[in-house]
Amino acid sequence: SPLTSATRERGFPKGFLWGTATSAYQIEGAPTEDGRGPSIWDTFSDVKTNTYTGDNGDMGADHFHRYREDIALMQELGVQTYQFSVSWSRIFPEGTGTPNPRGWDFYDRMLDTLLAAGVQPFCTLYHWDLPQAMMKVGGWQSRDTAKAFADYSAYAVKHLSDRVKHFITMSEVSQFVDGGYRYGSDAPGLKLSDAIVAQVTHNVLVGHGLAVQAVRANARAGTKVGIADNAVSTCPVIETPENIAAARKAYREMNARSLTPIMEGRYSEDYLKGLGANAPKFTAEDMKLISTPLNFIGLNVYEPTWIRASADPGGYEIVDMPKSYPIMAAKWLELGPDGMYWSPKHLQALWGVKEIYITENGAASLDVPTKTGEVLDVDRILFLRSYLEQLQRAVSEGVPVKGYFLWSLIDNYEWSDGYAMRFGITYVDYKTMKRTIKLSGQFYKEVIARNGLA
Ligand code: PNW
Repeated sequence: SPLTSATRERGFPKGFLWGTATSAYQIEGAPTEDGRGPSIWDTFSDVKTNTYTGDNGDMGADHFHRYREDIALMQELGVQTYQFSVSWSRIFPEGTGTPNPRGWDFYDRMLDTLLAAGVQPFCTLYHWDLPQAMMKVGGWQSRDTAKAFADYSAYAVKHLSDRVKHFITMSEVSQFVDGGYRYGSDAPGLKLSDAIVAQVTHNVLVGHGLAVQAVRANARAGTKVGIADNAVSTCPVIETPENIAAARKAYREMNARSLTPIMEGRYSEDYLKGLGANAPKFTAEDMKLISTPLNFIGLNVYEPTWIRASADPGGYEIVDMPKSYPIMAAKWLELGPDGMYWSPKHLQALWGVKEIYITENGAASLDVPTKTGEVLDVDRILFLRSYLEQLQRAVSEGVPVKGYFLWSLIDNYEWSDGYAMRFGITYVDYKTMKRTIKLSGQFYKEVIARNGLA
């Protein structure tokens, strides 16, 4: 083993889970195969102007047909766990009602192969691809969708629980709500008022709570359930006690739409005051449902939000990014490894969370293959190494992060940014669908092999 005493302090705890993540619409392709119904992403990406060069998920990375190859990649990398999502409209083509008998065929084949390869599955029930049929009630504008989501979740868990021990109800509440219902940049492409968006957010949280209960009611003993949240990663710009306290306060307030109500069972006064007349309608029962205790919290860690203490005592302020701030190939993805330390640190300090996973972390690079076909994505390695150093710092201080899922195993359909934006540690040649592990994949393989950094 290359691990020597000089490098031991760069290690991770024994049993730390190293993984990769993907989502159904982004990789599967096969949009009508085996009776899959349309999702809002099929409809949205049908409108050419909605996405980069009109790209849609019809092919994805053709994972539906190449899952064996992709699992072989995981074996080559040595990953121990894999986070995938189920396409709701494969199982219920109409969103509700009669399930499609062939809907599970692909997931059954995939899971059998995965388990035979010794890779442990984490299953996300909802990663943005709502069945189009749910738009008859306005999608997440209606509580009927929350109810339908719980029914689908119950059915899914009954089917999967013999093989899947970890369920994630949904991925990135605020991201899909804002993209889909506020800005119209993601499916279903709506631009609605603040009041409706606040109600949509609430309905989604209710859907999460109902799904947690559906998992608990239908899973085998020992099954764990959580959520994957794109929490705002508030980082003290200089690590003084005042700035750290400010960043912690900001974490609670800036995550008022998902983490805070999930952990505390109520919306914060500041959140409701900020919304005023646009505040959502809710009952005490809703808040109990939303805060149904979870077994773990998943954090997606990408860009940081820099915070310092403000002049008024106990206050905080955001330190804006200067124009020269370093970004990755995706313009929104500002470099900020500190978030990988502070987000789980705040989560533990504020709410005593005992089991945390990093459910996504990764970066886009321009990834131009060399003449010999190598992809030398040194920028992605720089990104990953700097974030993993901060994760190591967190776990070495006892922050209970139990695993890490790199986004993503393979290049895939990056939503409205299409296929041009590549997040994989494996390159996909979209003409031939050939997979090639990038230099960053070799880096990650080395991290996993030594359970730590060099
Ligand atoms: C996440 N932002 O999306 C999603 O869960 C993935 O499906 C996606 O492929 C991945 O991260 C990379 O983008 C995000 O603008 C999209 O801050 C945008 C943002 C964050 C996350």
